[in-house]
Amino acid sequence: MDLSLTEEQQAFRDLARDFLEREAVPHRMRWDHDEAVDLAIVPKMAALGFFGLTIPEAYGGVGGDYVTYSLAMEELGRADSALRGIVSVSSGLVGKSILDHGTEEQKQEWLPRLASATALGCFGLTEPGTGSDAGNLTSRAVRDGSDWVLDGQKLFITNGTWADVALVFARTSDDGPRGLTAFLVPTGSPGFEARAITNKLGLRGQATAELFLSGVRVPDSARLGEVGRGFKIAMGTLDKGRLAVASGCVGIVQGCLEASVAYARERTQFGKPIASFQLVQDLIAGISLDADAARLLAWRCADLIDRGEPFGVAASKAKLFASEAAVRAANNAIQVHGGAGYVDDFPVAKYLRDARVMTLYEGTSQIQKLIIGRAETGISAFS
Ligand code: TGC
Ligand code: FAD
Repeated sequence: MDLSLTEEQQAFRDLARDFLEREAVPHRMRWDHDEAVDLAIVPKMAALGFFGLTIPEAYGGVGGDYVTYSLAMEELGRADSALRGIVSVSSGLVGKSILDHGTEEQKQEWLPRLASATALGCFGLTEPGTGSDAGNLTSRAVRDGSDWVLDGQKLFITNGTWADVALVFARTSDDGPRGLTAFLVPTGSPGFEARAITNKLGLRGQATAELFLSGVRVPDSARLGEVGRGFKIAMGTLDKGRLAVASGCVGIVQGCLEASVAYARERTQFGKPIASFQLVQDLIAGISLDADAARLLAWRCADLIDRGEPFGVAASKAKLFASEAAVRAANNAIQVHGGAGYVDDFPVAKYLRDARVMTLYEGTSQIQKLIIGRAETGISAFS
């Protein structure tokens, strides 16, 4: 693995940081308090290429490599994880699924819109009764002539109330994970309803929703991939999604490091900057180490994707380590800040609240451990 970044990769990272420092960092606390990102930032992010990174130029994207994608997700996580989720769900989970499994018509219909963020997507896998055990979900799609009719409920869906298209996984036969099929459902379809979930611990600027599908009718041309292949589509897409979460977490750890160093150099106690105390340096050294280790795991995974190598277990390792590191780093960053870290005058309390979900979504830490354990032992804990 070559650890040096190309000039293009560095240039995109610098451009992204500069943009987010101007357009996101000054507003993130207000968005958090208002429980809504100002969506006026979305077209500006699209103009810079954030939404097109995973989409080829032929479909309106910028067709970047996955190391660049990882850098972009890191910068978004450092600035505001709510923004990272908007991009990585819409163009990553949804756009990438369409790119990898869609018909030419589906690609032409949705990818240019997702790449330009003139449409947003959401990814509907989790249900009230099935989170980790996604292969057992119960939403149904029944064939009716040349259409499908969908009924069911989805829970905790990022972008749910903002999305124009929902990638919905529904049961088309009673064959466990092999009985699921994926559908691209326009959210304006009759019978489709999204209800906002509010008062979250973190990611408060990001829309999270419950989806209700009641007799939603879509043509067979809205089916993504083959009948019965929905679970494989979801799992393959989530492997790349886990890289995005891991990279966003690297950004949280990096943000915690920068905030802690700045505060520790400035704040004096006992007549000295608190940065001169060895126990404070211990906290900062731990955050610094976590930033490096998490970043290397994320880059290793991105590099495997770029080289066309298997990367699923590397994605689980990066996601597991980086998400746990983000919680640890944010917690220690608050410790460095003392009482000041407990209020929103500094970014560290928000980092902790935002970090907390990272060990839960896109597969909990326990699920990542079991995926890694299965790869090491050859024995599945799930069957
Ligand atoms: P298993 O029963 O063994 O396999 C069923 C079929 O699926 C295939 N498969 C894969 N295919 C491609 N890529 C992968 N990574 C695959 N993993 C499994 C498998 O080959 C088999 O195919 P076939 O041909 O034999 O029929 O299923 P499993 O044991 O692998 O799955 C169990 C488990 C627990 C790993 C899986 O259910 C899982 O990952 N659960 C976690 C669910 C999850 O991650 N949900 C995330 C929802 S999205 C979200 O949280 C977005 S957050 C927003 C944001 O990121 O900002
Ligand atoms: P459960 O699966 O009920 O797990 C509860 C606990 O049991 C966890 O600690 C888990 O690790 C443990 N556990 C479960 N099974 C095992 C096992 N076999 N061995 C050991 N421990 C186990 N989903 C989407 O589809 N799309 C989205 O866009 C999306 N966005 C989200 C946004 C937010 C803010 C949140 C909070 C969630 C989002 N999710 C989304 C859902 C998320 O993916 C699930 O919450 C997650 O997969 C866990 O499922 P669960 O909440 O049902 O927990």
